[in-house]
Amino acid sequence: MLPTHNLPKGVQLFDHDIFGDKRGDLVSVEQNRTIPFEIARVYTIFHTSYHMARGCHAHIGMQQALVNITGSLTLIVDDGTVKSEINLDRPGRTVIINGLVWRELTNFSPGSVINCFSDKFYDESEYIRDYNTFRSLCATSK
Ligand code: T46
Repeated sequence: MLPTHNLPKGVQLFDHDIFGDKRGDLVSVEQNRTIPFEIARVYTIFHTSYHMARGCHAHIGMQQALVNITGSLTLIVDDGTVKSEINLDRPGRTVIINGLVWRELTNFSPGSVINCFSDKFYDESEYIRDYNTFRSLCATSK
């Protein structure tokens, strides 16, 4: 298992407050307050499969927040030097990813739901989907 304590550059881990009562649970995400950027885009990942990894790419200049809503998954984050495995295993558990970080999402539990927030609109041309290209970019950006 990869370490969880030594996080890559640009990665933060924390928990959003969960407001729960007998009616159910609520989590609130606020730009520039609970997450450190302005939100341009929100997308939700659900109906996932345990054996099917998602992500497996990096972005050049994007900030993202992955907020676990229900269920669990494993997130691997890698800045080209430090690689960590984070268990998003409770509601509100949040990872901020800022800048050149390779990410992989695996081991989704049944019913897993993750809300994702980004400071940029969707742009496929901004994705780095080849790991060797990612490593080269890491080396040149040091
Ligand atoms: C990331 C991880 C955590 C859109 O049309 N708009 C969007 O905003 C997104 C995110 C995706 N799409 C389309 C593009 C593909 O045809 O949805 C399809 C699946 O996207 P993708 O294969 O990129 O999904 P994931 O789960 O592998 O990756 C996504 C994000 O793309 C990525 O930025 O960090 O979730």
